[in-house]
Amino acid sequence: MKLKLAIQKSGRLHDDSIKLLKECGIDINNGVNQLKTAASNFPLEVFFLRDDDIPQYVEDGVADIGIVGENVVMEKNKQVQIVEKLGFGKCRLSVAVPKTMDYTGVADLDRLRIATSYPVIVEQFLKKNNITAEIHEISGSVEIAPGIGLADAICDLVSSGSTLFMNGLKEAEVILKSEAALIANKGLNEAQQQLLQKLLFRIQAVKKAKN
Ligand code: PRT
Ligand code: ZN
Repeated sequence: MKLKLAIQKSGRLHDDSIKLLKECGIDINNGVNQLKTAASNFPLEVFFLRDDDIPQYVEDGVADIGIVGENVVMEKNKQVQIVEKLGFGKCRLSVAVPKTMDYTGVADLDRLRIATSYPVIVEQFLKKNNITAEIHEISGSVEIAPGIGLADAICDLVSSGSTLFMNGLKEAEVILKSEAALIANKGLNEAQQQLLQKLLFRIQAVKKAKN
């Protein structure tokens, strides 16, 4: 029996996910364009997927566990368990407004058009704050939306803040702080749980060694 792990195929979390496995003493050969591979020295099979698909695969049990940003876990709203935060892929999901706007607080977002790739999280945030705003879901290049007249504000991931700056925007509200997390299917059997514990033990040792 092998534990099935889903990680990002390419993108910001890919390299650090592979690196973490390596630091855990798990050898996998990840050739380019490979969709799955097996570890040579641990009962682990690794699937390479788009990050957006990982929560669904883990909920369905196609993968037993996965590595994905907490932001994606929240947005997809799937029935998965967050097992451990992994300390990489750190960012925040923030609302940003044009830097010329005189922003004083959430109430200023009322009636605005907000462009985002995170409609579910933004909707929850607006509801919680009693704000009525129009959410425009777009899948990429969210930061240019205000500049081309598509929206008044945006909600997107921020790390250094330079993308906001370059697009004449400023951070107004931090909705969520996020990092990569290990997630697991909620119905793992005894054998799968034991393998997960073994992996988790190694991950925690790696994290400890870094502190
Ligand atoms: O192809 P696939 O769907 O798998 O990848 P993707 O394009 O959806 O995601 P990817 O690889 O861009 O990001 C994967 C995950 O990395 C995200 O879900 C976050 O959990 C995490 N992460 C950490 C980030 C950032 N930091 C980040 N800065 N994801 C995206 N960004 C983008 C942000 O969207 C914005 O456009 O970087 C820009 C802002 O960066 P700064 O430094 O200018 O503020
Ligand atoms: Zn994605």
